[in-house]
Amino acid sequence: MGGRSLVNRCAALIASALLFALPGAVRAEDGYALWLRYAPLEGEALERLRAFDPAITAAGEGATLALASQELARGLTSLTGGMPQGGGGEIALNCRGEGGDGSFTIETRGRSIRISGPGELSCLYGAYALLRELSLGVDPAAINLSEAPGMPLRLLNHWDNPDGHVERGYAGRSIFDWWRLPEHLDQRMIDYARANASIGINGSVVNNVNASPLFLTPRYLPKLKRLADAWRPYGIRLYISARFSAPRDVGGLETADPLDPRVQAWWKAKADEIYAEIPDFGGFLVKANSEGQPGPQDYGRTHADGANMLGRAIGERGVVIWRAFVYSELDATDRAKQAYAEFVPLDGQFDDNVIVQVKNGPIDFQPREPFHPLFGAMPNTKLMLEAQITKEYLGFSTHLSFLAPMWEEVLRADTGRGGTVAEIIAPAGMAGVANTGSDRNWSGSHFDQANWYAFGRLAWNPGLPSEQIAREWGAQTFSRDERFLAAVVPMMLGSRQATVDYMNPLGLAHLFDTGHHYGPAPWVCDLARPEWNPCYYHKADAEGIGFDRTRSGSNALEQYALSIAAQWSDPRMIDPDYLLWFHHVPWDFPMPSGRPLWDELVARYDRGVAAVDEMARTWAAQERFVDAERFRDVSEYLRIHRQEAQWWRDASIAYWRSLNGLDMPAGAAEPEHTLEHYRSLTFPEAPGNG
Ligand code: BDP
Repeated sequence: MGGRSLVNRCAALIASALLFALPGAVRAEDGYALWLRYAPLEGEALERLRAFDPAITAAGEGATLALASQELARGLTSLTGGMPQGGGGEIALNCRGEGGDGSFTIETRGRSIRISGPGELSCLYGAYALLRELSLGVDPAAINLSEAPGMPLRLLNHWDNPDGHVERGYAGRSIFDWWRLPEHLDQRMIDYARANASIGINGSVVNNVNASPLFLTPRYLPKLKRLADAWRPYGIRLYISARFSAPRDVGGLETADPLDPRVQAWWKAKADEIYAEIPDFGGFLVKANSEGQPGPQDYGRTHADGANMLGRAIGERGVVIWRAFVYSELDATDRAKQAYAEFVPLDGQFDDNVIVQVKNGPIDFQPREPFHPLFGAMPNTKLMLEAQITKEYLGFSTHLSFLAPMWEEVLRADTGRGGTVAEIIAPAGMAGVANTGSDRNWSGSHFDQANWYAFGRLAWNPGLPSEQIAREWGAQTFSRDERFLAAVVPMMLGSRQATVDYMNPLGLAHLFDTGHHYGPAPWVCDLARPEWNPCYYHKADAEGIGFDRTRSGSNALEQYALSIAAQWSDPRMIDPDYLLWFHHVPWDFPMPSGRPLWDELVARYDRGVAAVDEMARTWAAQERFVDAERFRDVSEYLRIHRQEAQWWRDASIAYWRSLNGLDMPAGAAEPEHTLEHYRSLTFPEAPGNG
């Protein structure tokens, strides 16, 4: 079968895409289409693409290649308002074979564009890249790209439970319909795969790290298989979170000891059973001996014993991803130091197909943390970076906070030990805790789609500047009008710092309310485990504030390379963004701005709130560039955002003043309510609870 017939096979799909592009047809603008809207081009860009009018030809007939053709036909139809007729231009897909890493080349000569690469996935990725460029209005005659992935594993981690609840999910219920699977495959599962493939995401861990053993039972295998089959043509491999005690929970054994031969045999048989149905199964993600989850230490074994046992069951077919997010209430050591202390001694003991997955910072996805000291400290272990796309600690889905600058900060951080974080993780990959849910717009808010997008783009190319990502996303998702982008891109770029400022400025961390983590509660000091209390993190009293992690305190600084620790060891020299993370200082500590610490702190809170005001003003001026429904959604969310930013500022300041007894700095407004008021607020229905 030649390339032409492949195009013919796409006819039905093209026709349906055309329907969307007809003038006057109602275009769904509820956000469901994500960044794949392919809104019709206008003016010169439209004329150019119409004149180009390519025939799409493909050498080969694999499922992935067919998708690449379909996506091109669909995208071009939507961009130009008409099906390409093959009026002289050509897009030739030249990729053969399965596998390959998806690297692609797009070469343009005259009216001919050639997409090539080592396997069919290259043509699919190339097709999406080409469509992205065309969507941005780039001249087809000027598109020449050559790209390769920056790391092999680019995964989403879903913290979704079998009953549909999403831990730390702020976009509704789970997108995975385990109840109706395997018989029914929801269209969302295909649209999900498309969205991921379009940004280079190549794997999905479909269940919560606080894992139900159900996923390892025979009943779930056909469900998992149906998903894996649907995603395969998009280059997406399915993984599951494995509960370490499964041999006991669902396997009929009385132990899960990794050194017990019966346990080893159980996992091997389980892996074989999975691979018989899902030959490209990605592997297991494991949260062990962390926050009450079972693990090898329950039997006096190490993380390496546990991980390697699972790794041997999987063999060369996949990987075991073992999380380094561990801390213990029985250990009085600074929580920020515990993962390093547990894992560094195991360096070199993990098998080749085991990867250790490390959160970006040493505590837990806070608005700002220094990079995790494990990066660079385990040269003989594959390390993967775990980022959180869902905004557990950055305002759920109602705060507009674009996270690319945060991830850029960690990826570019020099570990002082053999490279930047991006370089350290390059042999392994990056995982993002997903923000998808059943909400029509997938992510709970339109702007949170940008964080899913940014995660994928950065995992593909960790060198991409946040600005470029914001521009690409904004142009594809909302409007390619320069006036819109000139306003909205800077707004996005400043939004994460704004969140830091009104929530946890100057290196403060973990001041969130208990359990659901919604809103401020720096006063909480009575929870069972010490490190669950905000007061553990801020250590504020009448004299000062901050966690001393220098030699006079926990000395967490010693876990960093000397060259890095040197930048952070002196409170007068440290970047103020990290000051209270590493230092306990008096309230009148002189800041580089010339202000005493207290005044600086209040100024930062005010700066954060003012930034949200500014964001609302910026957005209000965009009405003419955005459809009514999404314009209103964002406007209303910004009102919630503004109220909550004020709440964070006022509640925090009221509490600090109850300790330090200081007046408000000159010109700063009093908190709106009393401390008692803020302390009395409760939110039993807050979403996403653990
Ligand atoms: C914390 C979340 C909790 C997760 C945990 C983890 O609050 O729900 O289970 O991280 O990463 O941020 O395992």
